[in-house]
Formats: sequence, C-alpha cells, structure tokens
Amino acid sequence: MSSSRWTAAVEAALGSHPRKVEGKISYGTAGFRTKADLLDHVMYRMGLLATIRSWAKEGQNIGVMITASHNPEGDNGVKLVDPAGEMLEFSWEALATDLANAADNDIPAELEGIIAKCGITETQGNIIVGRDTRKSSPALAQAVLDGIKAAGGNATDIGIVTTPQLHYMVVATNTKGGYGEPSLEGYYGKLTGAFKQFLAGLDGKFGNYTPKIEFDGANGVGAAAMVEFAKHLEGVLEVKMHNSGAGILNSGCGADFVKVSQSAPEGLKETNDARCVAVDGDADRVVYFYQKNGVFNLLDGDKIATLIAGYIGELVKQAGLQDQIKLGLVQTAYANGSSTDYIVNKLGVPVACAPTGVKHLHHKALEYDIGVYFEANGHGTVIFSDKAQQLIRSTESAVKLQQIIDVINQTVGDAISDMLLVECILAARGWSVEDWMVQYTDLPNKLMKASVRDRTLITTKDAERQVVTPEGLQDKINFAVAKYNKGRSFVRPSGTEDVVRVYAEADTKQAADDLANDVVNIVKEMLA
Ligand code: NG1
Ligand code: ZN
Repeated sequence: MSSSRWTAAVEAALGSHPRKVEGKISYGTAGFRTKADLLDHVMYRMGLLATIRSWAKEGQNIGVMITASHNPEGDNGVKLVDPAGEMLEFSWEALATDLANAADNDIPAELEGIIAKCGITETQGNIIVGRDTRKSSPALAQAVLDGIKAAGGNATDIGIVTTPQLHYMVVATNTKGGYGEPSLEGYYGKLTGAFKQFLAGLDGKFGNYTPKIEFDGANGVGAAAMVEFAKHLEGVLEVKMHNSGAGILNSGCGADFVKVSQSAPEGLKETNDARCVAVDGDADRVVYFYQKNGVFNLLDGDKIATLIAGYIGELVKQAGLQDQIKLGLVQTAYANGSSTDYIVNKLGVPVACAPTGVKHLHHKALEYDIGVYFEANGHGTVIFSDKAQQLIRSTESAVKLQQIIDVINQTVGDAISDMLLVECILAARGWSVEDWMVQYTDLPNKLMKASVRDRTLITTKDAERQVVTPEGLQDKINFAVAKYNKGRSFVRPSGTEDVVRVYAEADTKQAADDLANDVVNIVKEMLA
C-alpha cells in the first residue's frame, strides 16, 4: 500500500462503518465490551488494528474474538489475541482505545501514528476471527472482516467458537502444529485423547468417583462445544446437557450466575448430589456445584485451583522433580481466605496475589516452572515452562504429568479443558464431589456492586487489596471490617461494567452480607 494506503479504509468507514456514537470506550480487562449496537465502528477499526498487529509480529496470526462472555445477550465485545495465544500486549491497549475513539477522518493518521511509533514494517497480515453465539455477533464479525480486508489482511473466519478455541487456533497455527493440529478437530482430539489416556491409566480404580456430570452450557457456545466433546468422550464420561441454547444466553444460568447468586441454575435445581458443571457464555470460566438435602454447595475457581495445585504438587514429588520444578498458585484478592490458608498451610504450595484479570495472573504465573492460576469466578489454567515440560517429558515416572499437560489448554482459561482436568484428578483421587468439597470450608462471602458517579476516582494498590484514593476510604473500610470476626473487605472499580465492586467475607453468612452492605454504603457516601 502507498502512503495514502488508508484512503479506502476511511471511505469504507464513512460509508459502511461510521462512528455514530459519542462517548469514550476503553479497552479494559477483557477488551471492548458494551451494548452491541454501539460497537460496529469499533469492530471495523479492530479489524484494521489486528492487521497492523500482525505486521508488527512478522505476519504471525493474530486472533480477534467477538464476545461479551458472561454479560447479557444484548451486550457484545471484542478482544485481540497475540501470536502465542496470550492477551493483547498491554501497551497496545491504549493504542486500541485511541483508534476506537478517533473521528472517522482521523483513522489514517491514527494508523500511521501507531506504525511510526512501533517501527512497524508492512507485510502480509494474518488474522483469525471467531465469535460467540450472540445474535449481534455475525454482523459485528463482518465489520471486523471488512476492516481486515480494507487493510489488505488475510482473514480466516472460524465462525462460532469458544474463546479458548480461538486462542488454541492462533497458537496451533503460528507454531505450525507444534502446540497441536491447527483445527477444531485437532483441539478436541488433543484434549480428549489425553483425558482418555489418563483415565485408562487408572485401571477402573475410581473409588467414590463416578464418570458422569450434569452440564450447564449457559445457553451459549460452551454448550455447542460440549456436544462435540461428548462425542469424543462417549463411553468414558457421560454428559447430561442443560441450557444448551434454547433459552436466553447467561440468563438464570451459566458460571457467573451460579457463582454470584450462589444458587443452582435453571434446569438444575433438582439434581441432588449429582456433580454439576457450569460454564460461562464464551466457555472460558467454569464452576462446579452440587446439592445435598436441598443445600446448594459451590466449588468455585478457588476450589478448582487448590485441587489442581495440590495434585500437581504431589505428582511432581512422586516423580522426584520437586527440587527442579517450582510450583506456585496465583490468585486474586477475590480468593476465599480459607482457600489460601489451605493451600499454603496444608498443601505447602506457595501463593501469589495478582490484580483482577487473567492477563495479570498469567503474567505472575510465568514466575513459576508450573504456574496454576485461577480467579475465584473459575477463570484460569495451568502453564508449564519449557524447562518443566522438558523435564516432565523426559522423566519416565512422570507419566501422569505428561498426560495432564495435554489435557490442559495452556493458552488461556478454558472451561471445558479445566473441567476435564478436574475430572482426571477426582478420578485419580477416587473422590466424589463431596469428598472434594470437604477439603476445606469456604468463609461465607458476598460480592456486591455499588453504582457511583465516577468509579475511576477509586485507585488501589497491593494487588487491589488497599484503596489509595479517595483518601480516607481505606480507613473507613478498616473500621467496618474490624467489627466482624474474620472480616475482610476490599473495593475496586470494575473493568467491564460501570460499577464499583465490593467484596466481603466473614465468619457467618449474615456477617459477610452485613459487612458488604456497610462497605457499599461507605463507597456510595464517599463517591456520591
Ligand atoms: P471486572 O468487571 O473488572 O470485575 C470481571 C471479573 C474478572 C474478569 C473480567 C473479565 C470478578 C469480580 N471480576 O471483571 O475476574 O473475569 O470480568 O471477564 O469476577
Ligand atoms: Zn468468559
């Protein structure tokens, strides 16, 4: 393209994808996310940006995922995926924000500015585009494709996929199959193949474990993916499907509903002690639950993380690799205090705390040879350093670890891959869901939202556990917390909604609820 290489792009933007909305939009914790009808021009511009990002990475494939995850059906969003399957590099978030908010006529200048600033040379851009099942997603995907086309990029539209499938496709394509066959069939085959091998190695010695689950697909793409998984798992794991797509996406169902409401989703309220699994709208989060004598029991990201870290720690020791492989768990401030206590003091696995958002956890987890990271909401995975992988693959007595590596989608949290890993561990331990539950008891907790005039007035430090501004807010929170036994509370501005999130835990449910309410009132008063 010549120096006027963007003229056509601007013309197209003005013609088919003009910016029609006022108000600033920002690339947040999970990309751009808002009401679907505000996003057309943003999508078009992200098509342009993804192409330039690919140029900056010597033509490697960049991913573009269209989804608003656990948000309501009427929302949508877009996030870019870097060549190794990780989230878009932090410094590009601001570039994405500037481009999304520029006037149509300023698009060429914005793009040339990025190219000059980052010293990018034009080459063939390659982009893989995926989308969730939202009604708005096909048109928004088309806007992304139009942007890619205007920038001369080569787009591969893989249609409806889970977010982790898109990440997998990006890495598998860029590594030319090194990470796995670059196709969805390759994805299903890799994960289920390793899962079946692992279970076969247990010789049917399952103890209290039963290979049967009830699955809540949130009426989204996770349900479609699970149907494919189930075909590969026939005879090994029985999956009973619920919320498969006939109902409204994320409405009264899905991992976020189950975690936040601490209750069973639509269609699974009468499942008794069955082991139930819920994923979110783009299938990168997972939680487990069951009901016993009418009482709901949640096994969230903390329970999953501690199960995984504890088991992997044991396998590392069994293989005699504990002096060479450093294992650690990364959590956020939302992790239940009991989970941290259990994993550090009972299982002897070190824990680090990172700010909210998997990209922060991922970054921190890279400090370990095996880094397990999970948000309490069920978003997480396990990553193995090259050194750890080589050691494990060359150690004969590390067969289970070798198999487990291939069950895990290391690129990003993958609800169904995480679920398969949990199933492996429960089977190996011979545990029922209740055996797993009783390993430690969660402190009662409550997550609330406070609407304020300007949530960005709140700034935090110490991985979001302490408020810096407004001055005096932390003192008031401390004062409230001191009134409750085992009380803990913190607040932070959400990165995906216009609210302040308030978390509280204490020794009883009533106390946790009261503390959360106290802190919501404090926040509202100070930021009125
Ligand atoms: P925000 O809205 O910034 O709290 C939420 C989740 C994050 C993460 C992102 C991205 C909580 C408390 N927050 O972020 O953990 O998953 O959405 O989807 O669950
Ligand atoms: Zn999600």
